[in-house]
Formats: sequence, structure tokens, C-alpha cells
Amino acid sequence: MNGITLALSKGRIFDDTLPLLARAGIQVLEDPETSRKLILPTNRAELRVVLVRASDVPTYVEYGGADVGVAGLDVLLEHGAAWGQGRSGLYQPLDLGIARCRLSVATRADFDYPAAVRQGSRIRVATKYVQLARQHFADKGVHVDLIKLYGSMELAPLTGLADAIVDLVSTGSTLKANQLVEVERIMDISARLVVNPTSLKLKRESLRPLIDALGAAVEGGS
Ligand code: PRT
Ligand code: MG
Repeated sequence: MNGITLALSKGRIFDDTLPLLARAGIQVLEDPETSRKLILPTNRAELRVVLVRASDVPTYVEYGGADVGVAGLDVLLEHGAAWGQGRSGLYQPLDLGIARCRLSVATRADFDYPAAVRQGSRIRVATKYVQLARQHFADKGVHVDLIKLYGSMELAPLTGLADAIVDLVSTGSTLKANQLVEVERIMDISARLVVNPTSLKLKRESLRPLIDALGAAVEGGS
């Protein structure tokens, strides 16, 4: 593949990346919400966008299915932790400052999380982010049983599946609508640009200007 392939996920990553691309002079020529295509052309003949699941972006970029991608720090850290030594073979040149949220612990209002932590109780935690949750509670010296879920984490404390969840929060309205409270903030999250290191070497002449233009778009924005 001679041109550059950029991996994005549909939804907030795509929506928040578009304005940055626009500031870099790049337009995606098809709307993923109406098109069924998974490969979208841009106004730059050498640049195409592929649509993948948010959690598949690091995998695509790592194995060279895409040269560059945009992924949440949550996805990158969880992927890197699973990969080993807390890092993957991805070059991470830019914090794009988009799709901002935080990774937090939430419980039912009637669950006394500080007391459970203080007493050294074993807490059942449901999450999509098993690696990040394991690290967080290990650092705190809290004993947890982790339950892996793929979605609707908010349901777990309401049904008695778990005492707590580790999930992303942005406005807090999802937690509120489900009568859950955020009891601990684990880390701030934003989306990052990730680049395949081999692509950067072999396609430096086209990749470097793209990275620089996106960097300038981030600086110029806000
Ligand atoms: O849906 P799919 O399984 O394919 O992937 P995904 O859910 O990971 O994708 P997507 O598009 O939902 O999220 C992509 C990235 O956006 C995440 O990896 C985060 O880095 C970032 N992001 C930013 C968020 C949020 N904000 C966010 N609020 N991702 C998810 N949420 C969810 C959260 O999980 C919870 O269910 O929104 C809900 C809470 O939102 P509030 O506003 O009610 O607090
Ligand atoms: Mg989603």
C-alpha cells in the first residue's frame, strides 16, 4: 500500500477528528453514518480512512493494517497492558485533546466505598477495562474480584452483579440516570494519534507532514 491509511472509529472519535482534519486541509468525502463503506476516500488521493471498532484501532495500526490511527487513551492503555510491559509497538506523537472524559469508579449511592476500602473488604468490580482496573486497585492495595463486561456497565451495581464499576464518565448524566455515584477518579482520558513505527520510517515523507499538520490543528484549535 503506497498511500496512507488512517484508522478511525465511528461516533465520537470520527466526529471529533473531522474538525482537526479540516484544519489540516483534509476532507473525508463520505459520511460513515449514511454510507456503508468501510474505506472512505479523502480529498487527498494518497490518504484514505478505514472505519474500525474503537478497541481495534491499536491492533490495526500495530500490525500495519493502518499507518496511523486515533484512539482513546483508555483503549491504548488497556491494549498496551494486555500486550505486556504496559506498552505496545505504537508511536504516540500527539495528544489530540478530543473525546475527553475520565476513567472512574462508580457505585450505588448506598454502597460505602471508602469504608469498604478502609476495612480491606473484597470488592466486586465490573468493567470493560480489566487491566486498568486491576492496576488501579493493586496500586491502592484494594482486594477486588474483577468481572469483565462488554457494555452497559451501569447495570452491574443495580442488579447485584457487582459492588462497583470502572467506566468512562464525561457529563455524568449516564451515572445519574442510573442512580450511581462517581466515588473515585482514576485518570483523565483524551484521544491520541498513534503511528506504526515502520510506516513512519518507510512513509516518512507523507506521514510527517500529516502528523505536523494535525499537531498544528490541535495547537490552533480549542
Ligand atoms: O461502541 P464500541 O464498542 O465500538 O466502542 P466504544 O464504546 O469504545 O466507542 P465509543 O465511540 O463509544 O468511544 C470511543 C472513545 O471515546 C473511548 O475509547 C473514549 O476514549 C472516548 N470517550 C469520551 C467516551 C466517552 N467520552 C463516554 N462518555 N467513550 C465512552 N463514553 C460512554 C461511557 O462509557 C458511558 O457509557 O458514555 C457514557 C457516559 O457518558 P456521560 O456523558 O453520560 O457521562
Ligand atoms: Mg460505545
